[in-house]
Amino acid sequence: MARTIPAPPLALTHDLSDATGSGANGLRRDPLVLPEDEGGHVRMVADRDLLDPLAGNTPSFSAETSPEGTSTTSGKASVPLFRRVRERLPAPPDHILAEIERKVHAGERLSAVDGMALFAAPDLLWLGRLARHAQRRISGDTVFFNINRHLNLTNVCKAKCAFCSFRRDDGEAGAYTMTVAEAVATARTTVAALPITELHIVNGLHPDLPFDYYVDMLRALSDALPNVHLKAFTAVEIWWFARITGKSYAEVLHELRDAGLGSMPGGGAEIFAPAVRRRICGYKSTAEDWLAVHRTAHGLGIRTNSTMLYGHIETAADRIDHLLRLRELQDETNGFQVFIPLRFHNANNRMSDLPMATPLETARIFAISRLMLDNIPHLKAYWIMLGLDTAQMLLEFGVDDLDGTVVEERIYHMAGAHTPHEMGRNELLRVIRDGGREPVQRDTTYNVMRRFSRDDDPSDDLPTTMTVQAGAVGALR
Ligand code: V47
Repeated sequence: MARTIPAPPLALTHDLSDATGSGANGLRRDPLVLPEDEGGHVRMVADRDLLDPLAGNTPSFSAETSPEGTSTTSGKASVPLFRRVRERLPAPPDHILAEIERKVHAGERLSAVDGMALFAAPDLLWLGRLARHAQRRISGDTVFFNINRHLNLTNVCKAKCAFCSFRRDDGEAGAYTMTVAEAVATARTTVAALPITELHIVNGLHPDLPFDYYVDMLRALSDALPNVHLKAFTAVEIWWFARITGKSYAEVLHELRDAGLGSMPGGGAEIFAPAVRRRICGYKSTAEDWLAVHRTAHGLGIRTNSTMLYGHIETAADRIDHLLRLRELQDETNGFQVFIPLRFHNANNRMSDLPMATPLETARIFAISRLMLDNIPHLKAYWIMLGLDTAQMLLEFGVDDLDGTVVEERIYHMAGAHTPHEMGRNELLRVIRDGGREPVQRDTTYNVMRRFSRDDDPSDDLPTTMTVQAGAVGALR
């Protein structure tokens, strides 16, 4: 038996009239036939229509899958569960690239075919200059950062995303769920030591916590810290709350907003292309659900962020498809404030066989994102996952936001990130200025809180001595 999954365009056609296939957004998608048992991964492909998150019939990966993510079918050599698609996109001719350059300078929108051509453009520095040009028009020499704290209320999660190193089953070693009192105490401790303006709250899909837990949590946090913006819950969590309560997205969001929700982070988007999404996070909401939640939030005046998880099994066509779906929604609502490409980290998850995206690949993805998403104002390099060196380099590839002096990050550190958990503000200023740019401290919704001119070296550096006790929930020494 065989299944068909979409494959990347086999050849980038240079005749634009020939480049419209039957796939979404005009991308050509030739079917690739995989034998049912190839690489063991087909067992992991669950037809989403057969899944009911509430019935607990999530696909099981454990029976024939080692922790390292290799198939251990008896008597056979182990085979990687996930493989990167090796794409060989032919370099586009110069006149195609010249036309793209003309469009960018004229402020004209790039097409899907343009985007595909950029993935094959041979001169990465040229691409960087184009992206910087597009970014300069939006935010000039400004580079934003904020001062925030990440808070993950629980790592217990029903979704078994193949890329996730953070999740645990309830009762498993390392599983935790914070009480409202613990979360408030943690947030208070942070605020006493650091002038954070934002709590970034992202959690697992806990099978048993009632929706009231989240409402009570937001109310308690906003009562305790009225000046701290609560950026909380990915669209997948909102989808989950709607599932467990039977409420509409609008009803869920209304209740959360009344309790203190200020805006929403961009997580859970992963890759929209259904064939990849089913394989890496088949239990999660579909792309359509993710987009519908953001559409609803925007309709209620709630600003949101957007992301894309890259550097795993997705193709260039999948990335372009993802960007264009975000662009289409933004045309409709104008509610996204920033796009954040998230580089897949490969430690301690079922996709550990995959190599991670290199800095040059990362630079290309950031630059193309800046150029394709002409209607999303900001592009964020989340330094805590990329490393500060790469994040700084990305300032030359369209980035105008370095996120912040994040305190205690778990999701990427459990997946292998080695960056420090927090960074003093003066270090961030140094990195931004070194690129000839002007650091600006922002709040969550990009209001300017403080501009730091060349000579403005604050003597009141934020503490860099705060350390996080490994494994302790929210404990700060
Ligand atoms: O949706 C999980 C990603 C996201 C891994 O809105 C991984 O400002 C790489 O939403 N390797 C959650 N990525 C984080 C998130 C976020 C982060 C930073 C800023 C903002 C914002 C939002 O983390 C998930 C998933 O895409 N993720 N595991 C991993 N192994």
